[in-house]
Amino acid sequence: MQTTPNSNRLQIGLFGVRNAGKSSLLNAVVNENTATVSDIPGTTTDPVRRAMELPNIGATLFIDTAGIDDEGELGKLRVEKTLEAAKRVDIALLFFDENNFDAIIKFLPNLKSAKTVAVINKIDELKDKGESIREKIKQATKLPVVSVSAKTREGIDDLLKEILRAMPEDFESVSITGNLVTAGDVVMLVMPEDSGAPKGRLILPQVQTIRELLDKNAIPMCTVVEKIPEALKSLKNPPKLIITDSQAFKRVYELTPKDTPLTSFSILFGNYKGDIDFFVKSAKKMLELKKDASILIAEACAHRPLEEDIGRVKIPKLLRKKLGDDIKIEFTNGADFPKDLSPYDLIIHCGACMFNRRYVLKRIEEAKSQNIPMTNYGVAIAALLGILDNVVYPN
Ligand SMILES: Nc1nc2c(ncn2[C@@H]2O[C@H](COP(=O)(O)OP(=O)(O)O)[C@@H](O)[C@H]2O)c(=O)[nH]1
Ligand code: SF4
Ligand SMILES: [Mg+2]
Repeated sequence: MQTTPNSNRLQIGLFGVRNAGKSSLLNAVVNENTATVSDIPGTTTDPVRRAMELPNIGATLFIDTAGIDDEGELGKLRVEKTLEAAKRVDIALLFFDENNFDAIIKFLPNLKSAKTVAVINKIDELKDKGESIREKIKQATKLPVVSVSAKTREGIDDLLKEILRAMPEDFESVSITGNLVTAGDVVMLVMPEDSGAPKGRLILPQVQTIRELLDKNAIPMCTVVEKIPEALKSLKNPPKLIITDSQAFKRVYELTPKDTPLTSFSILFGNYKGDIDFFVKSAKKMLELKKDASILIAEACAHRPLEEDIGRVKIPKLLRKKLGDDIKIEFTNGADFPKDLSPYDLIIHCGACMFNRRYVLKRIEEAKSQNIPMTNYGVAIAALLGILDNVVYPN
């Protein structure tokens, strides 16, 4: 893996009416400042994403959306995708247009989880009118305002400075292993086998965990379940922590020395990409669900997630074993997360390695506001196996 995963990039969305100059401005930013790492074309309705490195800011992912005023059948779908993107971005560039001022103000609440910067584009044409629009925006919102021209490139440096200022303080401040590991610690990683192990490579959560351990000057030691006894024997002292693939939780638990803390990749990602305390509390509620409870299993990948087996087979089996055959289980993929969660008694989410933290927190917020418990695969498995109280997670 040579570039930063998209889920770890600062995500910056461009929002506004059609023809505001969103795409032109993005091109101007690219030409002026960066080498684009990749262009990720969307489907007909998906926003276009562009990964790039920005000076002083680092790895970013720009999301160029369709107009918020898009029309027709496809247009409606594009607006839906735009609203979805609005939930996920860290920073929103909202293009103010003189003729569509009210529509843009109306759209603003959709961006409440992002830091928003107001953009006045086409200042090469606006001349004196630019100042009155600026005043109007200031009066109607408290947003910082930047004036630019995608055509002449005037103001692009100011825009980048404003993006830097808007960068969330907590961006990338949460670590995967948190306070569980410090420099010099030996950490044993029990890697997935069979379906969780694509030929010739490791999946994202493992790659990111190893990278972080190396950055922390810790000593990662990778093994598979059946080699755990030998791996342990080769060490002078037991490891500081064992991190396992959730699929092997039970067997690894049995092989873990009594005083060695154990956790799973998915539990660590529950903290890194979510709210581990809420996940643990919710998993405990799961054990008390009624026999006819309704459970939603949510996978972030739209097609064939690597954990397909965990989400579709293993967890349902464990749930039925614990709660009985009458429980109802539904599945959802990708961005299709229901707005109305009231039909469910519990949500079990995947590790969300493809989502950014903000987006997962948004889903958690939706669950919390509707009083629905939500947990993730790793935490749910630990609870269903009866070992949740014996596993550790960072705080
Ligand atoms: N004069 C001027 N025209 C611009 C500027 N930015 C974009 N345009 C023009 O506005 C039109 C719409 O631009 P586009 O980037 O496709 O808008 P989008 O629909 O918001 O992505 C195009 O004809 C652009 O050439 C600008 O800063 N100044
Ligand atoms: S995003 Fe979810 S379903 Fe996709 S690979 Fe990561 S944990 Fe699995
Ligand atoms: Mg466009």
